[in-house]
Amino acid sequence: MTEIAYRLPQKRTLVTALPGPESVRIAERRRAAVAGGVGSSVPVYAADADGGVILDVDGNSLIDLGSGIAVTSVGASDPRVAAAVATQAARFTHTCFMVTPYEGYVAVAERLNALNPGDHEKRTVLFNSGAEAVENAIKVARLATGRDAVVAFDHAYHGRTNLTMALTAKSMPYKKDFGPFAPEVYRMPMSYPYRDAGVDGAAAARRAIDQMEKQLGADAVAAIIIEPIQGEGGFIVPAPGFLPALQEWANANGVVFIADEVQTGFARTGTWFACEDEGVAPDVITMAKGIAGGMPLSAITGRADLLDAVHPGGLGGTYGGNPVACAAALAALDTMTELDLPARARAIGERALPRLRALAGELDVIGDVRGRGAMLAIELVRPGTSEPDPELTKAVAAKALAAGVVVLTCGTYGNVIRLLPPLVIGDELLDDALTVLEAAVREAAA
Ligand code: PLZ
Repeated sequence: MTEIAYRLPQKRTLVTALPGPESVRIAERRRAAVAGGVGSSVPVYAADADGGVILDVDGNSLIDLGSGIAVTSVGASDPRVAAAVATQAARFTHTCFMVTPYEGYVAVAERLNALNPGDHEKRTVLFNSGAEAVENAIKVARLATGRDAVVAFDHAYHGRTNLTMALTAKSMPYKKDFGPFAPEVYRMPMSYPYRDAGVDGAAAARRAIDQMEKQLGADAVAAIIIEPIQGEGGFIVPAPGFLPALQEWANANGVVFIADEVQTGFARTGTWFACEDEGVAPDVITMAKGIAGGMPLSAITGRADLLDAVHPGGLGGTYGGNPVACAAALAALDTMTELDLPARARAIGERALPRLRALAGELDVIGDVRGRGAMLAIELVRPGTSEPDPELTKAVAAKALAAGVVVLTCGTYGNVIRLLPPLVIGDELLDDALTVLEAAVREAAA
């Protein structure tokens, strides 16, 4: 594999307790300036970031196992992305693609059409956020089918706008008191092998399909939207066969099958898109996060007949496909290809999974170890049971942070530690982070 030249030393170094004094000063200003409804996973303020490290404002070098929630797969300051952004910003930062179009948008669409699975003809539209991509995938599906109902799943996360809140499963903190929500959204049971013992992929799909047929009627359903591996809901990997069976049913019944690959996309799970693992080629894929090296950009790519069904002017937005974000995306895609990030993601999984499994063998607070490529998780439970332990999970994340490793939690029950390192993280740094995490789980469980 190509050697990566890092700008910052790839080392974990603590020079203060966390948060350090400068982070504390900024946090005080924040309390008086930033709305209280915005949370942050860690109380440490970033000054610089490169490869697998985040340097904070006090000079601490932290290992990043979160990538800003699966965004900075190419690193937070990939030189190719930084140069492309600077060059494009010096030319024009914005004209609005709906007013005076530019080539970069077209080039991103061409790249995404070529990269997305399935040999059908494809079209792409660009937006700003994951939620906006999801909203637009549903708009297209409803228009193209003339149907209203949209099916999402237990544990799903699709965003925080009104329609995507309706699609998201978890009330606190995403939905509570923010309703009423968009209508015609229906929730079906997910395949969750750890909590669903004995229900294989085919049986789980049958269960969901039966409910759709009985409760909605196939001909009322515009779209099924599903994350191929659920992200915020707990890194839930459905049992093999679940996704293909849903897709087959959708195809047979004129239902648009949408894979929300906002978190799983762009090499994260060891293939360009997670649905490729089981040979699933969705009608529409939603993408964001890893797409543009940290610049805000999202996309939907899908069957040409669906996307071209929309009347001219029906899709868009002032900033959608911003030229600086498009330049960043083209550069990030070049980096992903040159560094073969799908292979790196697989290598990260192969390096980390055996250690996580060994830890699970040693400690009965780890109920499950799962994930694919560089999207990995441990689910924490009360000893010897499958009862979720969110307090222990918080304690593990806090101990890891205190030792200089940023890890994120997730899960419907708040009891999952998730690993989403930048795909450019080096082996030594990853090993060090895993050692810290192992110690954090052991200490928190003791
Ligand atoms: N679909 C599958 O994972 C974003 C959000 C965290 P936006 N996930 C992280 C939070 O607390 O807000 C996400 C996702 C999937 C859609 C989205 C939404 O993407 O870019 O945050 O709108």
